[in-house]
Amino acid sequence: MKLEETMRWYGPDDVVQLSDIRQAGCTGVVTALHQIPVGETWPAEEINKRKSLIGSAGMNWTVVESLPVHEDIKKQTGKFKTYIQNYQQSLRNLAACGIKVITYNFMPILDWLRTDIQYKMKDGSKALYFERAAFLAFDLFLLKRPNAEKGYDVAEIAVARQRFDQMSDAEREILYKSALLGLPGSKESFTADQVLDALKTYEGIHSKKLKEHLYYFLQQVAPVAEQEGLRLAIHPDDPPFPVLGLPRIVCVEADLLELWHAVPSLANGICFCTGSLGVRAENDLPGMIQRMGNRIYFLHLRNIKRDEFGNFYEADHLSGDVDMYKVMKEVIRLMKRENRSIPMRPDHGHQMLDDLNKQTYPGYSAIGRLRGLAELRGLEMGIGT
Ligand code: DNO
Repeated sequence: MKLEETMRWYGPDDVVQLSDIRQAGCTGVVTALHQIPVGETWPAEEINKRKSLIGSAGMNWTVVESLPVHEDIKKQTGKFKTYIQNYQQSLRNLAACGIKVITYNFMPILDWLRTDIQYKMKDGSKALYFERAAFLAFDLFLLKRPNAEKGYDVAEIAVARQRFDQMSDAEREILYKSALLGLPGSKESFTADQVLDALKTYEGIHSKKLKEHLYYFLQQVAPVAEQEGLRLAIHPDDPPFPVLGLPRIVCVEADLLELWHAVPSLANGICFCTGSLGVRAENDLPGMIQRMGNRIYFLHLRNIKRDEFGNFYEADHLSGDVDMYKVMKEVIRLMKRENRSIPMRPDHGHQMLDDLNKQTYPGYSAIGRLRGLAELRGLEMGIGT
């Protein structure tokens, strides 16, 4: 059994084209109907249109990433019941079109978050970086979130102050823009006011409550997925810790165990993202693959390099703190044990070579991902079956 190699495609407006993905050697494409507002039902007709675009480029639409969950569902406010019904209908429509794996996340307001999306590596390529002091500086002095200082200790605030004071205007601008990047697939950023307003709506929603909302949501949608032969794959929180006072509830192995316990259906699975989970040193990734492999329906293979201050940057796929060799070994064992191929995409890649002059979605330039994919493919082949 071999991994099914895929790449993410943001749709017809993506600078990286389907033909590029094909030439990278992929058989699968991971995409979403980003044009449909979050919460609305995905019509079968639109799904089929996208599917045939991919088909005519010689590949399959293997995984949906993401079928996004409306904020009302996460908060159980407003029209959340309607949004859940819409979600169920989208699942039925996707199943009718032959798509099997659906990725989503349950991160409040924001998706992934970094402080610098143009972090210069020594070789001149650019990576995505999360710097804790800069993030605090953003929260305290740029966003000016009310009561933000209550969430941090005095020493940390002093470091953030110093860091902020030393930043040039251009650096502050990069920080501001990086932290307020819009949702994946959107070219529009958040404004500070939008985020501050949205944060107010999460008052009183702590991690226990958010977990209850996630379990409720899954109790409603997992039976539909099961009936339709679909697999739901939750993406872990990125970064895997609370940000801006918002709870993050899919960060460590224990969170996942709770999730399987709350909704035992095997339709309830994970998009195993080594880059997100790897930021928490206590996550034993190869061990997690051994223990919960039967719920891994999609793999994001990415590496990160942590330091003792809580910072991390996205390293080359085969270097960094994630032991990719051991991860791959476990993945190969899992596929053999269960006699199934798992879709995988090289998650993110450095902006490098010709791509340094192109405007692509942060993390999703072609050449860096191509490098990552080629390395991972070689690793898989080298380990053998
Ligand atoms: C980042 C991605 C995430 C992921 C969503 C899944 O590059 O891995 O944005 O697609 O969180 O819902």
